[in-house]
Amino acid sequence: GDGKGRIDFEHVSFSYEGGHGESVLKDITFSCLPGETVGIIGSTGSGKSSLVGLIPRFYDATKGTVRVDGVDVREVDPKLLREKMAIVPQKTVLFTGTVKENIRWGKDEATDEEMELAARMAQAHDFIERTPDGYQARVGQGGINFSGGQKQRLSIARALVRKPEILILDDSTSAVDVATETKIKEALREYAQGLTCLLIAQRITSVMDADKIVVLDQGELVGIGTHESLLKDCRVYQEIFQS
Ligand code: DGT
Repeated sequence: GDGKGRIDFEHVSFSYEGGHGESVLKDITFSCLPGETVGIIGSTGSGKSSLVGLIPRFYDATKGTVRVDGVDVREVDPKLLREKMAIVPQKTVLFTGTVKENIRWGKDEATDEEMELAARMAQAHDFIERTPDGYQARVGQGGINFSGGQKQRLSIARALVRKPEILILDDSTSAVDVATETKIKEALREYAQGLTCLLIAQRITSVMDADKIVVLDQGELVGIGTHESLLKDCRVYQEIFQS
């Protein structure tokens, strides 16, 4: 990589408009260095999705600053900002059309080779090839029905075909088995070097090999470090590990 894809959270607090002033994020400070994989873990409602939503400016921080490549995101046109990143939302959004159209969505100039490489990294190529029409198979509308995990892998392929500097996976492998998830992470390491990756997850296995893990609890950052260090020092992380 060329050192792009740095993210800094500096004393970031956030509350939703009309959210009765309740702070969803409280004084969050941490950095993702270019090329790092950073896991984000915490119980439901702890603020994980809200946190990553500040990076593409789905929302803006109420206090503090979010920087991408050193620049305050509030000084960047959201459209330009979002060109650097790909976000796989919690709920996959596939449309009626072919598998190929779904993967290339938002990046129509992608070649077949680029599309196939993205599908291979997302561990989607093999199951696509096994369907009778392959990449021309139709998604939805009584056509081939894909499983939840397969739809997540198609969504990840769609994100990767855009060759982002920053990849945000919001619980995007929850329906993917651990072995396949591991293969996706290995493929990212091999082919997408320099990619900064934020990985929101519910299960520890999804984040335990990340460069660092951010632990959220009721909007507060209660731990940051490697799996080993958090197991030693972070009570909330220990509790998630034991659950
Ligand atoms: P998850 O996805 O269930 O694992 O939960 P997190 O950790 O991603 O949490 P998040 O960021 O979805 O929610 C944090 C808090 O913010 C929670 O109390 C619900 C609230 N919240 C989330 N989205 C909205 C919204 O669009 N409007 C308002 N007013 N509150 C929201």
